[in-house]
Amino acid sequence: MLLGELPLIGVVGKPNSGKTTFWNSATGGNAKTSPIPFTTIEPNEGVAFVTRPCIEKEFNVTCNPRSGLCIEGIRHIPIKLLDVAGLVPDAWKGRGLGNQFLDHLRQAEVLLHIIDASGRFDADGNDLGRVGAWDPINDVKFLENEISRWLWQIIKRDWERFSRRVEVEKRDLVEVLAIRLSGLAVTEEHIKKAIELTDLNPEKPTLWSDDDLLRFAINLRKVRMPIVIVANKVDIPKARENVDRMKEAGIECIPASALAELILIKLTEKGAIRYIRGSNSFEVLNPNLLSNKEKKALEMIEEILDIYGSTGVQKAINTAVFDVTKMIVVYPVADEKNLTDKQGRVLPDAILVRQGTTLEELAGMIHSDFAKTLLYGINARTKRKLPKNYVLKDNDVIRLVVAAR
Ligand SMILES: Nc1nc2c(ncn2[C@@H]2O[C@H](COP(=O)(O)OP(=O)(O)O)[C@@H](O)[C@H]2O)c(=O)[nH]1
Ligand SMILES: [Mg+2]
Repeated sequence: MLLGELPLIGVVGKPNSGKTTFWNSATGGNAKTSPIPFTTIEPNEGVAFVTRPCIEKEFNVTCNPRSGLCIEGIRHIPIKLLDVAGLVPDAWKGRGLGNQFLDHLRQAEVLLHIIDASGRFDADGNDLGRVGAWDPINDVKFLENEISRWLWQIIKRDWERFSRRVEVEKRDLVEVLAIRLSGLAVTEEHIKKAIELTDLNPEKPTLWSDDDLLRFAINLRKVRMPIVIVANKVDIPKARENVDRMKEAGIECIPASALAELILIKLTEKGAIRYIRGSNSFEVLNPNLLSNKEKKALEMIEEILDIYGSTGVQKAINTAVFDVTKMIVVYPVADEKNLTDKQGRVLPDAILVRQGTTLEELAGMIHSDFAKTLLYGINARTKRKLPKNYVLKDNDVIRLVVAAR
C-alpha cells in the first residue's frame, strides 16, 4: 500500500512540549529537536506502528509480513505520523506560524496532544527556566479550542449564502455539508452526530447563529478529530506530580516519556540493549557499548517502566487508533487456504480500516481498479462467500475475488 493511504495521526501541541522527540522515538526518525520554538517548520511525516497480537497462532502458521513487522507474535501495523509545528494561542487566526500548520491536519484521523507535564514552558513555548512554573492543565483546553476555532472558521466561511441555497433548493443539509467539508475527510455520519450533539435544526440552517456554528464546530471536532492527551516528560518528578493532579481533575491522559523511548530505540539500534516497542522492560546485551551517561539514563528509564508499565509512546498510538478511533484490522490474502499472497507470503498485510468499512471499500483501498472489478469475497475462516457490501469485522482474513480482465 502507498504511504498516502495509511491512516494519519497528527502530533500536536505548543512548542517545546516534545512533539518532535515523540515523533522521532515512534518513527525512528532523526528530525531536529530544540528548546527554541518553531524549530519544526515543514511537518515531519513518517511511518510509525500500532501493535496488537497477530492472528498467526490461531491459524497455526508463521506469518511473513510484506508491510510492517511481526515480533514475537505481535504485529506492528504501519500508520502515518505527522509532526506539525508548535501551535500557540490564536494560531487559528494566523498567530505564530499560524493557520497553514493546522491545514496539515486536514486528513488526520486523530490527534495526539503532547503536553509538557513538567510545566517549564509558557503558553507560547517560552522557557520559564524551571519546572513547575506553568500549569499544564491550561494547555488541554487551549489546544481543543484552537482546533475547534480553525474548523469553525472553515465552516462559517460563506455560511449565509450556502445555507440560503440549501433551503431554497431544498437540498439535504447533511449531504451537501459533507461534500463541502470533504477536504477535511468529514462524512455524513460525522455531521449527523455533530448536529445531534448541538441540537440544531438541519431544516433551517439559515437560522444557525455564529454561536450555533461555533458549538457545531466544537462538536464536529469531537466526532471527527478526537484528541488523545499525552502527558510527556514523566522522567521529571514534577511531571509525575502534575499527571496525578490532571487525573484528579478528571483529565484523561497517557503519562509518557518520549525521551526515554528515544533512548531505548537508539540503544537498541546500536546493539547495546534489547527492547521491544511498548514493553515494560529491556535487557542489556552489551554493557561495553554503554557510556556512563547512558547507564544512568537506563536507571531513570527503569524507574518509569516500573511506575507506568511502559514509556507511554506506543500506548498513546495504540489508544488513539484502537480505543478512541476504534479502527479494526483486516488481513487480505490471495489464497484463502494457505493464507498467502501471490508470492507465497503468509498473512502479508494487516490493514487498518474505519469501523463500518465494506468489502468493496477495502478493495478500493488496496487498488483503485479492484473496487470496480470486485466480484465477492471469501472468509478464510469459514470459506464462505461474502457479498460486496459485507461490513468488515476485526481480524477478518479475506480473499478478494476480482473479475479477470
Ligand atoms: N526530560 C524530558 N525532556 C524531553 C522529553 N521530550 C522532549 N524533551 C525535551 O524538550 C525539548 C523540546 O523538545 P522537542 O521535541 O523539540 O519539542 P517540540 O518543539 O514540541 O517539537 C528538548 O530539549 C527535548 O529534549 C521527555 O520525555 N523528557
Ligand atoms: Mg518540533
